[in-house]
Amino acid sequence: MISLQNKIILITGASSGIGTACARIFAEAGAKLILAARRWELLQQLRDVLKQEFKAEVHLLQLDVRDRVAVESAISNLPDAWSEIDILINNAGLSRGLDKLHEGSFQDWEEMIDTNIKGLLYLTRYVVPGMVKRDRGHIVNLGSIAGHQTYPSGNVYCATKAAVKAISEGLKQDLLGTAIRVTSVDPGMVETEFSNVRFHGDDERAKKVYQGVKPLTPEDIADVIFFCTTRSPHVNINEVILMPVDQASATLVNRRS
Ligand code: NDP
Ligand code: 8X3
Repeated sequence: MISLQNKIILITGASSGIGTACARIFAEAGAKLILAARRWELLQQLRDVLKQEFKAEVHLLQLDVRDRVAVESAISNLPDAWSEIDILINNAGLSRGLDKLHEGSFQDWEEMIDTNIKGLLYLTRYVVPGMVKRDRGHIVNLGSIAGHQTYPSGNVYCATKAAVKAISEGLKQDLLGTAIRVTSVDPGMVETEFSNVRFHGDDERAKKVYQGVKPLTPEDIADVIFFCTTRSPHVNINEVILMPVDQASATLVNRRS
């Protein structure tokens, strides 16, 4: 296992769910964290907790990953002590709506495409050249079971995660000859704010997604990401699909009640 002590790790979507869990596990391992998201207060609270619990060094970025100019400025204006990013965790993402394609909302589509595909590309485009120059680094993309299996009314969200799968594969190929690693972590059901966001704040509908099921937790995903990023430097874990024991595919879920 390689040490993450003082490694610089940029996590997008750190204000909630999987991103927050990643921040905790990497802080505990002594990494220096750049935490990015739009909700500034949540980031500040997380920074305070990480400092108190783990004495972590944390740099915050209030960032909308859909804004290419803002991403470029955030990365190019990092203070010197924070500029050599070792691990990029492209976690920011969301689903919006669960509608038949021919009835879908243009706004929902654009938000998903702009965040899950274009946002991930912008971060990658601005961070990876530094990794190439230093000949070290690791990019972890959050894909999904939805990128492997399309489910009814999942259409555009599934398409964005299929794009993430293609981007991860392409990046791995394009970085061949460097020491940089690329991993796609592709979960099934994880209980976070995900369904709440998908259903535009409808808590009751969001809760039903996990009813009678023991879903994965954000900590389960952070644990896998931690594993992938701490293997020996010659080992690249390309793709991990994980789901709850109560889930067998994107659509096949065992509900106990
Ligand atoms: P959450 O809704 O809990 O967290 C999503 C995070 O993404 C938040 O921190 C949010 O921060 C951030 N985010 C969303 N839009 C933007 C934006 N435009 N700019 C910057 N940050 C943004 O969901 P999860 O933790 O579950 O999701 C994390 C990733 O995991 C996503 O890519 C998701 O698709 C993927 N995933 C989730 C699964 C699940 O079942 N939960 C399963 C498979 C994959 P803020 O609003 O503050 O900007
Ligand atoms: C999140 C998992 O199955 O709700 O990517 O799309 S799913």
